[in-house]
Amino acid sequence: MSDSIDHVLQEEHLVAPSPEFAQRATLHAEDYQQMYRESLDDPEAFWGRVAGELHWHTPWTQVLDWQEPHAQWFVGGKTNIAHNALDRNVQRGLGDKRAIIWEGEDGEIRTFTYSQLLDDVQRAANVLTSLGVVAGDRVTLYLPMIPEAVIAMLACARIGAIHSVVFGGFSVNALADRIGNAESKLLITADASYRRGAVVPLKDNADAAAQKAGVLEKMLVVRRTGSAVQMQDGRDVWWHEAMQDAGTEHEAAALDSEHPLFVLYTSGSTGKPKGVVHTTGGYMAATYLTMGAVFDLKDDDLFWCTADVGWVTGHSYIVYGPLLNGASVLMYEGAPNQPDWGRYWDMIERHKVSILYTAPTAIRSFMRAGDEFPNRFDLSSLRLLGSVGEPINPEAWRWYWRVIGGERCPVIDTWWQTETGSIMLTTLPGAFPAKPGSAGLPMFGVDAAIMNMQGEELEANEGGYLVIRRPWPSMLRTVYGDDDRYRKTYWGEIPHVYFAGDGARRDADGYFTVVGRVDDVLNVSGHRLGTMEIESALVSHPSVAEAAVVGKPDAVKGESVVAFVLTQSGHTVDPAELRKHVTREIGALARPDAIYIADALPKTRSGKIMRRFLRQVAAGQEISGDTSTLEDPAVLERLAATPVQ
Ligand code: 6R9
Repeated sequence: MSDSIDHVLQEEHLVAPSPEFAQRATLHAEDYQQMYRESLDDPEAFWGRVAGELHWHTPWTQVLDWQEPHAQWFVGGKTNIAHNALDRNVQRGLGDKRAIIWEGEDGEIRTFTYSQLLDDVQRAANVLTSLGVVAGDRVTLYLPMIPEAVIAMLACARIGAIHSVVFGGFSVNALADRIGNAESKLLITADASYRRGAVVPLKDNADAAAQKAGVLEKMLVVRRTGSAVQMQDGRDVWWHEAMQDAGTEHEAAALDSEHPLFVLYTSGSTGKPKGVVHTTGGYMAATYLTMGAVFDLKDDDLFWCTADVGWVTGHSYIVYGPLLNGASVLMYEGAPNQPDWGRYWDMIERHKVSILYTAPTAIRSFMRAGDEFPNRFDLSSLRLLGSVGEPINPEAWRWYWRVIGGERCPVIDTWWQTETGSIMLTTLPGAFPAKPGSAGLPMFGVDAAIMNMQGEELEANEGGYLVIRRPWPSMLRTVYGDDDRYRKTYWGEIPHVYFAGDGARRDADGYFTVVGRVDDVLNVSGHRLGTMEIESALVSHPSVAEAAVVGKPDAVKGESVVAFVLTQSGHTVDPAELRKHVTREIGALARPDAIYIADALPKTRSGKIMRRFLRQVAAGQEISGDTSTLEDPAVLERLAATPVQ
């Protein structure tokens, strides 16, 4: 009974694409059904055809070799993703097409055609080689959102160096950990970056991280702000000087399909962030396919993904997916509210952006800032809107659709992860009506299901765990340096399936609604943070004896960080100092919004912290659930009476 009511409620909320959009769309419902079926019935044929549209130096002999939990795609094939993103497009006549239109926060604009981008990437590849970087070496990037970030990524890919991009908002310690874990030889950074008008000293951070990590041999420094920096003799090289001296001829290396393309660190429920490893051929095929199909990409589109290249969304849908398709992308350096909340809409009008891909947290900030900002601008160039990073609440969905899309542009909600490499669940915009709040159907080749922990598939509308039942081309291959962690985290929780770490349900039409993480991972403004990670940052402060971190629902950020800390005896804890400490240890994105200085934490008799109760305290809710397993249930009342700082 309740299921069918639920179903009816969802039906009422269907939003069909406009007839104009549907008519021009490349893929319709029948195409999806036929392609989806083939992708599961005959993955070899399906993926062979997709990958076959790209250039391979040597053809593969086998599409998939699956030895659970290890997959190899396009076995024996040799290719180069940078060659496919650049040379191939120049060769097919797109040399003069704009690849990147970049806008700085200060309004500066730089444009790169495919030929120009190829030139720069070839030069940069020669620079890397001259610095002693060879295939298989790790190169860490710690850069602002400037074209050099894309050039550096593609230059690494061109020679087979494995890039590890670290978000520019991470602290010295977080950067040092990532450089150390990857044992990077080279760090590419900039003098500084602009953020909300302020200058962030990247090079100073890089110097401190280099010293901590101890493994770097060289540092390449891009000049962005002109800030004074210390260049270390024998180690540091200016990017612009090296680029000037470098030749523009460079042959892309023929790399094994399973050659690692990049490592990208992401938070998990335990321990330090893990280095998610993606390889070449499969990642290339899946980002190429999803970019074209999900965004219904046309030759004249201008695509704007507002993510930072430091996150997977930037990797797959600023760099690889769009460029593999020969698309034009807009790239923006700065904050969405610089100089005010009209910045995005102004840019869309001026550049005539046709597809916008952004995050629910940004949409909610825009909603809060008010309709007057978007209403001031002509947004008629837009034809499609996308969302990624966290569940989008129906209210934000509708605002995005109505105010930004003028009820004309489909809104697609795309679920995927650093680990999945490319979009896994979404509603193809010209094929199906959207259900606000629900990501939708599985992408080609994605065998998604809802299960319980025993691996039993659940009924429609039953809440459970989101799993993927078979390998897909852009799936992570391992955790850098820790294959055991890979096996346990992803293929060891629920027998024989990939466990995403998300709770979800599927309705009778097959639409998936992803509710959020079921592990100790927070999603703050679309950024993944492990509660353990923040707890270890807190307890590394001399005044903190113990800490527990939980998320609290937040109208704009999705979740905010709430910390419960116990003071080391004989010390006092200053909340402002603790916030600074977490910023130093991880970065401002992990800074607690609320701090409770407590005298005890709710623990079971065996000493396990019951975070469930802490979440209730943080949210200001009545305590509900069985408190009898607690060592001292009175702790909860005292906590609820503790002032929030
Ligand atoms: C691409 C990206 C992954 C986690 C994921 C889930 C959440 C992402 C979502 C979504 C609901 C969506 N998530 N997209 N939840 N609906 N459309 O964000 O990668 O940073 O690794 O985060 O984000 O919880 O597990 P990543």
